[in-house]
Amino acid sequence: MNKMEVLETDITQLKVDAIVNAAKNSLLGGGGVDGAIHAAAGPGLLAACKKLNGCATGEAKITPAYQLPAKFVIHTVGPVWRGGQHNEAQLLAACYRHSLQLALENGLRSIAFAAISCGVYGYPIAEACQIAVNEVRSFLASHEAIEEVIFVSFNRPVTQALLECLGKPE
Ligand code: AR6
Repeated sequence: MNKMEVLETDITQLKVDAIVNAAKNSLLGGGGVDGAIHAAAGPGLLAACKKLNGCATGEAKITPAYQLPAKFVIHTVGPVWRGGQHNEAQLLAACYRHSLQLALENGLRSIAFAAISCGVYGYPIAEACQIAVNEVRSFLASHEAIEEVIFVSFNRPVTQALLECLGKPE
């Protein structure tokens, strides 16, 4: 059964067990998808994030989702693209792996990822999408409990790259 899909939509609208935010190390909010998630979730989310003491790049932390339709927000911090020789690929893969691990530990079954590092952090889109799909695919192969993983895109290039990685080019 194929548990992975691509949706071109605003991640804040999704009613899943967890949405995954592309956060920054402080976890204190920012622009892009992070700003959209905080705006839609309301001030409770920032208050919860303040208690987490930040998050290292490649790691993930979980909070409730407050006013969002999702139940939880998993905050992960992707690498800033610095040319590819600074462990970026390993760190980006770790974001997906650690987010899924957190979902599993919390008994969550459906999870929607933003395209981590694909905006302000400048990761080349085709490479980032390949890492995302590879990491999720290999995690799902060994963890039955996760039932649905949605890759959320907010623009055509990311949608097309994800569909190609999943073997469903438009
Ligand atoms: N729903 C889904 N995807 C979105 C949405 C949305 N509402 N808004 C933007 N995207 P970015 P990064 C897409 O820059 O590169 C923040 O300021 C967007 O089109 O949000 O990991 C943080 O605080 C892009 O494809 O995250 C950090 O400082 C993807 O989300 C920094 O940006 C990620 O873009 C993190 O940079």
